[in-house]
Amino acid sequence: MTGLWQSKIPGGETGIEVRKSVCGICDNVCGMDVYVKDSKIVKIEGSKDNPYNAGTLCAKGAATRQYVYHEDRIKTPLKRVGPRGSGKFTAISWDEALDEVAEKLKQAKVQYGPESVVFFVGFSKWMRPFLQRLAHAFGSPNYCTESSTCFKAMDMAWKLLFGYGRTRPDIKNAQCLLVWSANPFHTNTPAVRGLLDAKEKGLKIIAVDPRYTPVAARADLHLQLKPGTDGALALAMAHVIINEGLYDRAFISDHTYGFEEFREYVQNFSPEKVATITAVPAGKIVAAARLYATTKPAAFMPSAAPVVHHTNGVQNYRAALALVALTGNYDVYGGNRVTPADIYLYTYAGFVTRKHDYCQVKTWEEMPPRLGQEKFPVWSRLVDEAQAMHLPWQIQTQKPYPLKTMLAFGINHRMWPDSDFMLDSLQKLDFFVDVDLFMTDSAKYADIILPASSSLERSELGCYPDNYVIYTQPVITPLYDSRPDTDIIFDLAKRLTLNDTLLASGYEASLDWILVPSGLTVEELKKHPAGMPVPHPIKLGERKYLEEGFPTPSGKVEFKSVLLEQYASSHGYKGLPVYEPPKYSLQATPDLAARYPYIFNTGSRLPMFIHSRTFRLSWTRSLRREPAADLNPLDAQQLGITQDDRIKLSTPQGFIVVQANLTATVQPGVVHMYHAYPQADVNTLIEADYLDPISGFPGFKSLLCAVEKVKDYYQEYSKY
Ligand SMILES: Nc1nc2c(c(=O)[nH]1)N[C@H]1C(S)=C(S)[C@@H](COP(=O)(O)OP(=O)(O)OC[C@H]3O[C@@H](n4cnc5c(=O)[nH]c(N)nc54)[C@H](O)[C@@H]3O)O[C@H]1N2
Ligand SMILES: Nc1nc2c(c(=O)[nH]1)N[C@H]1C(S)=C(S)[C@@H](COP(=O)(O)OP(=O)(O)OC[C@H]3O[C@@H](n4cnc5c(=O)[nH]c(N)nc54)[C@H](O)[C@@H]3O)O[C@H]1N2
Ligand code: SF4
Ligand SMILES: [Mo]
Repeated sequence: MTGLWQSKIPGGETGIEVRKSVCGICDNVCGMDVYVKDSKIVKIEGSKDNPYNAGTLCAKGAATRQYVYHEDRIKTPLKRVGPRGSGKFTAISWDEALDEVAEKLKQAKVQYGPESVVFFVGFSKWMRPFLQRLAHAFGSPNYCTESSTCFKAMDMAWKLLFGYGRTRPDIKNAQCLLVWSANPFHTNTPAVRGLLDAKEKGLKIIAVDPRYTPVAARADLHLQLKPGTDGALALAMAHVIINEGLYDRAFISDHTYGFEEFREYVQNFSPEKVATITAVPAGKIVAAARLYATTKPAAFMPSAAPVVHHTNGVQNYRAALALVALTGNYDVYGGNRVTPADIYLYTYAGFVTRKHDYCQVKTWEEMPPRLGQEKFPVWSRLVDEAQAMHLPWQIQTQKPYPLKTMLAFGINHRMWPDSDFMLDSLQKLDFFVDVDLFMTDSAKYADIILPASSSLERSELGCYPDNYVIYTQPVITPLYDSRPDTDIIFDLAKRLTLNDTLLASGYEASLDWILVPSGLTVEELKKHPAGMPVPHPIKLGERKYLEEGFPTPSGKVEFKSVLLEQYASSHGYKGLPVYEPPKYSLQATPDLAARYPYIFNTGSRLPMFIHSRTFRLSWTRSLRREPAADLNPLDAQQLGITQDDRIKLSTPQGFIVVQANLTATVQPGVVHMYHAYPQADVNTLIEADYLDPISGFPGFKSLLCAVEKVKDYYQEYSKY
């Protein structure tokens, strides 16, 4: 018995039962086998039933037990009694809390209009459709999310060229893969197997990354560019492809717009010249262009964030995507395949839904303009959300109209550039509610805090590539007095008396409504606790554009964007994917670069951390105990810095003190630092308006900084 128990063997003798759920630490929602005894989790494993993660978990998911049972979990609804930020709260009942929230929202609507209420979601995705519907049913256009810094700008770049959003790289059928910045070995472990299998079968890989990553280690060519110079590199590759006649003539003449001007523009970007901008040798640029253009079919693997985390981000990604257009690798087997638009939670799993109709109760024209709409008009044309990067600005200026109230699900002010400015803005709100699992530094500024349940304590729909789907059941009862986010949303909807029959019908009825086109029902899904293959998945074909064209203004693939040109005089947008250096760079601001000589790249992912979520877990934290910046050993040597020394990283905005981690995976001249650490928040070093003028995305990955060794840490920085 002891042996069975020690080995956590399920069965009658130990009383341990294995239940099926999903990991909620990131969007991959990996399937989990949860070993439960007396409603307590005793062990967690990756579920072998789930074909996506196939029995595996990453370092973060493996620490789920620590995550779920962490002492920082919020235990009951709380009402603030001390000054904002003091952390002084008193426990209240759910009824009291929800009554007060509903009352305050109604008051704000009467006093300032429904648009004065902001509905926000952080990195979590699972409750989004329901909150978006609540916002629109309430009458507010101001539903916004963390995606205002995440994949939406990449999606915009795809839409500006092709009309459709991001596509699926068909790695299985590809001969060549151009990985433009993604690092799935650290960020998306379930996707790695497919990549390795394809590599074994002879897939050629080109990696475009400033660091030497596990992808770069497996690549035939690694283009190790300076951060933020992607546009120049792509235009040089286009130069080679066009001038050597390697482009797809038929595709270009039949289906594209603006090619002649693009051809002319890329003449400014010879590989030799671009070598001086990007630090990638000209020979490698030529070799990569030839390999990508002549190996058919070739797929392009984009990433959510790093290429668009620059002040020139959208234009840079447009230049890179122009390579897909030039080579005709669009919507073909082995290239980049178009997936249907109306999918559930951003993952194409072989079925379509009515999610969009569910979320968008009113048209944009029926509502006041969205937050950020004047400043980022193309965002508002292409993205069905408000641009959250503009939040602090509109709260502070109250223009064009006041924002007074916020209902947030997991807000982390350290997501914004100049996070202190964001925190100050939160304090200016009349009323601020935060729903979270943990007592965070942002939640401390809320008027009401509501405790959310983790993925293991709730029911949610998970979708997976390769046509698999799951609807989970709670494997333990919600801890403390926590509740699933959706319970909170639907309870609030009732109290707000919105005259919305779907919101009144509840979570599962709403899901059923959304799922109608798929043929799936909650009842059927519940019969398959470990998930199920999607029955009759849609078969993706190729070259849909032959019948349907491209949903761009010109109906063609746009090397020159008609939409961007509409804002040429008002916003200075250019139709061609022009290259301009990052706003702060040696090229654009040489004086600043003389004082801050290192390129500063923030937020390249570490395998064990994910934003603010896993710093507090001792298992993951033990893999890197202190906030640390990655420095090349050559730079370190020049600065007299050795491993684990304390260093001061400064920008004109401020400084942080962190440890030095010496690694040749980063290039000389570039410093990498992870984001969201409470005690060393890089975002305090970034100006609030350091943004891409097209997408509103922060330039997180091309800043300038100075580095110096801290001589006597305890004397100089004992307050840290
Ligand atoms: N472990 C872990 N996994 C995560 C996350 C996490 O925080 N931790 N976050 C999730 C989220 S929200 C996101 S958006 C994704 C991001 O997923 P990925 O894009 O795969 O990860 P990143 O590390 O952000 O960036 C990928 C690579 O881009 C490179 N890079 C940095 N700057 C530039 C540049 O200017 N140009 C080019 N070409 N490359 C550049 C970095 O060196 C890095 O190796 O990961 C998700 N998965
Ligand atoms: N400098 C720099 N800044 C960056 C980036 C960068 O690369 N560099 N990356 C940007 C990107 S791509 C992203 S995606 C964002 C990250 O976006 P953030 O929103 O900052 O991400 P998290 O800190 O993971 O999550 C926010 C909160 O959600 C809470 N939470 C977790 N699960 C749940 C749940 O089920 N329900 C509720 N209600 N709350 C929950 C967490 O406890 C946390 O407090 O950061 C952006 N900021
Ligand atoms: S990749 Fe890791 S953190 Fe993300 S869902 Fe899977 S196990 Fe969880
Ligand atoms: Mo992200």
